[in-house]
Amino acid sequence: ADPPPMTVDYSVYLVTDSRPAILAPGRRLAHVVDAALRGGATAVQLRDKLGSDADVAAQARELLGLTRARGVPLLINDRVGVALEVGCEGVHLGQDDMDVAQARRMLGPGKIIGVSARSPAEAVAACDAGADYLGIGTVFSTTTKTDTATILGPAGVGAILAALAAAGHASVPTVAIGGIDAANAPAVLAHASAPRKPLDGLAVVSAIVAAADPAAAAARLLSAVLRARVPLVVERVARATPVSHNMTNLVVQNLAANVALAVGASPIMANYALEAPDLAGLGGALVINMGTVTPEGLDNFVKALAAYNDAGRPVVLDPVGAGATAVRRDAVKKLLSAGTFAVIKGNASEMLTVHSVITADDQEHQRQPPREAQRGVDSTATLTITQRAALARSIARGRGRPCVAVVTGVSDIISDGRRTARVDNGHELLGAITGSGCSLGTVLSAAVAAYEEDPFVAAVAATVMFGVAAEMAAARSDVRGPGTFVPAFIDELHAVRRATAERDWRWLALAK
Ligand code: 3NM
Ligand code: MG
Repeated sequence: ADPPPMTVDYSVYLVTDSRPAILAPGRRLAHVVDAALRGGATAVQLRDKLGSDADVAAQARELLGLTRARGVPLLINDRVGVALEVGCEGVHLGQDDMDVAQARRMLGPGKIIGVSARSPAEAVAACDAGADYLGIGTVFSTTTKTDTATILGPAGVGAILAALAAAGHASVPTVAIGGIDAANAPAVLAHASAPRKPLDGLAVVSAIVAAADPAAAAARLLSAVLRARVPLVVERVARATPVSHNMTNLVVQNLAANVALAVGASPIMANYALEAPDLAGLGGALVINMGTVTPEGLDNFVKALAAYNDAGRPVVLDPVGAGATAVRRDAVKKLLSAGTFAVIKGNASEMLTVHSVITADDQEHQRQPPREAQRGVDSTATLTITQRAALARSIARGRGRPCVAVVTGVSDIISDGRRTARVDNGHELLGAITGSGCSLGTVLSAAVAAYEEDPFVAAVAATVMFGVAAEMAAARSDVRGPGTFVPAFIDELHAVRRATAERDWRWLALAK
């Protein structure tokens, strides 16, 4: 098969429909698509069964302006000639449309060709023919498409996924389609996944196009898809036992090492940079925790960062107390200019310092400061969720060196600059013990090391797992306060991992 034409995130795949029954009269499709992209739609298909080719081409050109601005692919349903003419990223073909081979000849190897599949046989045949992804449906009955055949239900989708895995097509991305919305999405994602072939996303028409608030609708769907990936990351960490190399302060070493072991990672607490090149060769990740800064320590951080960057292995920065002293602010500055971080994690006050360091020597940021973030500089306690999301997004995009930014708090905000998620799990007892924030840094390192294909998803999963385990621990009758919480928390992190291995994901019902 041809290599996939581009890396596409199929998580939330918006399929358009401009008929008045779906797109409320008076609304423009472009506005809806723009809002959906803002909310988190990751792919768009222009589907218009009624318009002329010229109309569809004009609409495609307008949408292409929006999707290109966000790095999201635009595909066109059925009309290969229009796709060719407007130069969009590809096409989606139904079973009655042009066959894949002919579309490929017309479009060339660089374009995406998706195919609708209603049965295991159709799915396997489409992959054999070279489809780049499959739309599997119809999952639930829908009024959007009137000629739907069988209603598969989530289990029917699961059977198709199993057939694909058995036929050696496990790597072909799949989305489910038909009657899906935020309410039934968790069930589709949980029950429509074969063990080794999870869905890559959900395709929807009415759940976004007919929604009162398309941005919010897209965000809800993205949350559901991300949440469903948490067990994959948890499982991967346990299977891969990634090395988590921590350069951290003395106070948290023991807790962080125990937390790493509980989630299935392999902790190494080593502050001497000369060891870093060898340790980076073990295929894990590094945590640089600024909890104790000394000139010698900072020098070790910089050298270890270079070693991990050279080895292409991820580094997590935990800028502990970044704004507290001039020394720490300078340390942040030195570290940010010394190399690349996969993840930067801190509370709102620490992250505001990180942000101010980035903006101080970044012309691009000076021209476009995130107003929401700056307004809150003096009183971090008053940063709203929206302001913290803006802060995370801005750090994630910063310095021409993108990273995943995690702003911790009662709600944790995670952003890669393009996608932003909010995790509401956790417990106040985490704030009553030492090293909880630092040990989240350790879990983040294990997750990004084990789930390299998407550090954003890895960070969301680490944060959810951490917060859920804290809630489960705090709810235990043997936990009476901070002292009894610590061992219970380690137990529950381990329990989440064990439950995941047994595919008993009831704990995931707690994920918020
Ligand atoms: N294809 P809604 S179902 C475009 O089964 C389309 O292949 C389907 O719309 C298939 O999300 C469908 O509003 C319509 O139910 C999906
Ligand atoms: Mg068709």
